[in-house]
Amino acid sequence: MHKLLLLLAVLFLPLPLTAADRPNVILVMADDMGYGQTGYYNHPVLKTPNLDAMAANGIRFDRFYAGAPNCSPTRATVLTGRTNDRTGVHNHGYAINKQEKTVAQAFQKAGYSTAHFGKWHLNGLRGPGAPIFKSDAHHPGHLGFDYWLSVTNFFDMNPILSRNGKWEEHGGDSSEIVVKEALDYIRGQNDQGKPVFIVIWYGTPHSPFMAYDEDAKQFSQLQQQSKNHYAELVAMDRSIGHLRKELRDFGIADNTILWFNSDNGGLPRINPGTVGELRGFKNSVYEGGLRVPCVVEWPDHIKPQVSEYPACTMDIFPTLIDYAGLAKDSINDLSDGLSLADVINGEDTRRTKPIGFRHTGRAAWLDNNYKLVTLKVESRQYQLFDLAADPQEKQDILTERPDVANRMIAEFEAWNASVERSRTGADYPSGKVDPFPRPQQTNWLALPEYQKFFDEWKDRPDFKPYIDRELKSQGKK
Ligand SMILES: [Ca+2]
Repeated sequence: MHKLLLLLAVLFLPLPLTAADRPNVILVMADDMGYGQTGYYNHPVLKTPNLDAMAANGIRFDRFYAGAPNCSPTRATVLTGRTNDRTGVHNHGYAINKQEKTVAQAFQKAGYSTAHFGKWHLNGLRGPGAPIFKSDAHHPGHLGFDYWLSVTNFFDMNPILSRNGKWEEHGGDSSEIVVKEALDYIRGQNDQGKPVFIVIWYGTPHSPFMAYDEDAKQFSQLQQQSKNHYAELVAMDRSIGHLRKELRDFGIADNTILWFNSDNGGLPRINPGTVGELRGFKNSVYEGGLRVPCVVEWPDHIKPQVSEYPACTMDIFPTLIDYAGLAKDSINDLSDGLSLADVINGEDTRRTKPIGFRHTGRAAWLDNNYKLVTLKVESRQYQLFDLAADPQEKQDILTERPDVANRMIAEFEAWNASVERSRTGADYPSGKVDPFPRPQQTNWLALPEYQKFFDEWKDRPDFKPYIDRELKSQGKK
């Protein structure tokens, strides 16, 4: 009898997840890849066989939204599960408040090895991607990453990257470099029995458009910029194939959550186009600026499917709390996403919590098929769209549907007021935002510690136009 009780007691003890059970997590994000730029949406010239294979083996979100319509703000939403304006990241090149709780810190506390590879853009520096100083107060190591091989912003062929503060020049395509480095890290940590949380933020297909001739050949009919833009995506897709193959070869693919999305909508002046049939481009709060490709693969737990559920980058952190058993208090009490676990299990089809977007004074409030847009928050002038009937946001139905409009305006304005409170630091234990050591959004080309490298870098194709411009403004050229 006693033995039976003991057995029962043991059976009902919470099972500690062993290293072998805990999923590896890899978040992969493209830079400026538009909604239309995948093979699986039948892009007219671009083929993405590896992303297509990933989509066929996981959940493809057809209504997935970047948290903001440009770079740094969306990155802040991924790391915190909060809308960018709560975190200090009001536009590209702003630094994230270090009082934010990040998903990387949550994984660190759970015993994971954490690493960041590629574009960072949360340390308050504008300008093309430059290697990050070890002394930088906002490098990835300060936001929850044990290990980093990172650059301030977009990066391209043969980049200079910073490995935990040590600068090194790499050869080859930027996407393939960071994937290879991430795989080396994953292998090393898994050999020691440690699960990993990896963030790979590509510099592709952001400008400067540089690519292998071999990858550009198939687009010879396109003009120069478009040709290389698409060729960069070919290399990025190849790197996704390499990543997935190596995970299978290590024997860890089945219990690895691999999450792919882009950081904002597609670019104008690229032909053929980048956003499918959507309205607007990067920097717009219309669909073309916000809606992006997204696929999540986890073979042990996610069955292949296509979802129309409106999801966003603020949902990543809450979903990972569920999937990896992270502490519930590892995210700020005030967050803007929700866990997608029930959606992915097929138990939830209607979003209960609308998605708010706020970026440089413009905003949107998305409640399933209805979307409220304002191009100037203070004006309190709104547009309302029914995305089910009008996915291209051509017809403003604000006056036709006062019932929906009034409800959504009231919800949005309450949310907006809470974001204003967050801006003052109200969600942090101290109740205020710690000061940032230099002006927000400083261009690194204006900083003496970087200017020391101008002589060495002045002929690099990724830096040359910027250095020339800076020297000219100083009257030195
Ligand atoms: Ca971007």
